[in-house]
Amino acid sequence: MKVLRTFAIISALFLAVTSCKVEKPADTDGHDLWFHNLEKVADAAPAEYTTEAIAQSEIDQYWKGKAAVEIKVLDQKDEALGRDGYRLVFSKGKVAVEANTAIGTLYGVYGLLRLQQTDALPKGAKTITEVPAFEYRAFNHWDNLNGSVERGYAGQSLWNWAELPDKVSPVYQEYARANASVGINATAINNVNANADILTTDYLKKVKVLADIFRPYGLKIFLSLNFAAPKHIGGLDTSDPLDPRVVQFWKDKTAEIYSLIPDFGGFLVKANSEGQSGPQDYGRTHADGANMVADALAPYGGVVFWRAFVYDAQAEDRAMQASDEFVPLDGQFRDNVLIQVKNGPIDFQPREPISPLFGQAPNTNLMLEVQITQEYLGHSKHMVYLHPLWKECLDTDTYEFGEGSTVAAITEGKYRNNKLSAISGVTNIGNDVNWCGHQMIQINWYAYGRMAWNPDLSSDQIADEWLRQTFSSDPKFIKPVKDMLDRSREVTVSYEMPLGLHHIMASNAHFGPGPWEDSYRKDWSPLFYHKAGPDGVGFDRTVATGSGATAQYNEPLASTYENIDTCPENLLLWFHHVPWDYKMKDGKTLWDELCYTYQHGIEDAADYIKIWEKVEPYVDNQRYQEVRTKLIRQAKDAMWWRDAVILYFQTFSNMPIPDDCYPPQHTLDELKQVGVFRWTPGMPRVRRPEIYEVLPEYTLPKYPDL
Ligand code: GCW
Repeated sequence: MKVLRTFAIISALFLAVTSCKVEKPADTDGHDLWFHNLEKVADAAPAEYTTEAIAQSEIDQYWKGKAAVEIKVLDQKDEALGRDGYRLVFSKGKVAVEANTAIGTLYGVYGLLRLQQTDALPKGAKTITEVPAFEYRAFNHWDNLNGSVERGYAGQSLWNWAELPDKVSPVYQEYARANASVGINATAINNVNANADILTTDYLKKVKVLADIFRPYGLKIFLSLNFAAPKHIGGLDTSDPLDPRVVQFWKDKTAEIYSLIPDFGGFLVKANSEGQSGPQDYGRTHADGANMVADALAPYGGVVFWRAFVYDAQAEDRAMQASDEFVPLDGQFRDNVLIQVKNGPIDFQPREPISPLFGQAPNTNLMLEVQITQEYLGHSKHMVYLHPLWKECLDTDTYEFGEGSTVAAITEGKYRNNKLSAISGVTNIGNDVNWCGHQMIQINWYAYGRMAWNPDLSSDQIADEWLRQTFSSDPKFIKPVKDMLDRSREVTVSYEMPLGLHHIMASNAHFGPGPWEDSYRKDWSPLFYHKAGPDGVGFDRTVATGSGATAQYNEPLASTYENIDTCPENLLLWFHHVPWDYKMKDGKTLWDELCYTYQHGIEDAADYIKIWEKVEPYVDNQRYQEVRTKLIRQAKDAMWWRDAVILYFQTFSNMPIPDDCYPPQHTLDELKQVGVFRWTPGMPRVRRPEIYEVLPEYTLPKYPDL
């Protein structure tokens, strides 16, 4: 009897223990993005390919609630909701999704499903109103017509130009749906280093097919234009924006585009930058060029995103050039032109101050451009959650209109009469089965859309939403992984370019360190940016002794940056040339601070592996293994960065690496050889296949077996 009872207790215990164990999720390749945990409750394909039918079918297929969902385009328009906003009205037994337009209701439907998926549905009666901050929430694809993607690390372009217009990949619709689900409503589908052929009739017919697929999802097509198109494809001998034949060429081309794509968004333009043609080729200004294109678009409601990313090798300080060129043009651009400004004054570095231009052109429609693809932050090999980087920029105060005139407020148009507003992000998407090349950096696509809709959302909230929809809602998973994501941008700054260091990566590939590199162009040379020597390191941008870039900021930013004592330490070497033995706020010398910051960066990167291993039960095996492999690589790359930068700087500082930091595993000479093996994205691999990715070997002190 006793034996039997003991047996019963033991088996009950056994059952209790095994049922507590989480069930391992089924393998997935990650193609279903943040829809992963959305369970189908019914099969209900849309009756027709319209926004209304899609909205209804998303609810029919995925709404699990007992309350009936009613989707309603308001007869009586509500001005507060604008074109894209929506209201979710929760009452007893019913949820109404209301908007002024069909697309507004589709956003509402995705908003409702997001609340369902993130366990955030209100318990009782409640009205939730959502209105996007920016009118255009745009993607920029740097996709070439030959299928390669400039600075793309997730395979080839999504657009199969050879097969279009006849053959249509199902991926195009999946892409549009994913964008709509986070509110992205505009996409420039070709590289800003533009091939004029995209504007030929043959290509436009292909583009039209994409536009037709994107339309019900509210996604407008933009094209990057080559400013020399009148010469390349128009049979003209000039592309001078003031030449009447050129003006006519753009009018005709624009008319042709709208005849095929009536809701065409407009043009994205990179002009007189990095070898691209532009109005300055003809002695004209950016305003002359932008306005000419804008005039062609205006009758159809199209807009121009004209980029401010300009610099030339002659200037003393590249960081000042966008402002130098564009501030004098303030007030000269047409109403349907937006000047697209990168977040920082140089180029998407792991940390930059804001571009001063945001605070200097009160009479210009300014928009922010961020980079979602990780050109300088480890490509799709490193897990870096970028929202904190973007948010840092949006939240920075320009002080242009007094306190509170943040980059977000400026670009949202709060201080302009013209309510046109936009934001853009250079995508990290390719034809890789998981879209982004790394499961975890899909979060950057998601976060970009959420931020473009609502710049006030915190990084933490967005990460939380994404993890619940994409992986698991279990707090034992969410907490550690979210912490890791939230810290990841800072960790990458620490192991790549801390304390305001910038542009010290290996040239061409922009992957891995290259602080010793010189270039035939000084403004592409790491030596130019860190200026390390026996006297110290850093770029002096003060008015007192340097380039004077601090003066491009409004007060009190200008003096804060100018004065070494008030300059934030995370931007110290951006604005100041600092002696190696300079005392930092924590009492350490600059040299020691550098060594310890890198050390923390590499330890944190290695810790990711441990954190990930702990959450293994909550992740399907396929994604678990893929991410783990990448995290190991990332930790090793972090060590490579540290060794290269510190050993190189040590040749000037002549100071020892503190004993409690890991010793380097390679000599400087060895690491300089690694540079030989770099390759440039977009460079056909066949040309030099033998050099494709040969990186230094590393042993992780905490994980010697990996
Ligand atoms: O970041 C740099 C890149 C170029 C890019 C350029 C730009 C599309 O290295 O590859 O070209 O910026 O933003 O135009």
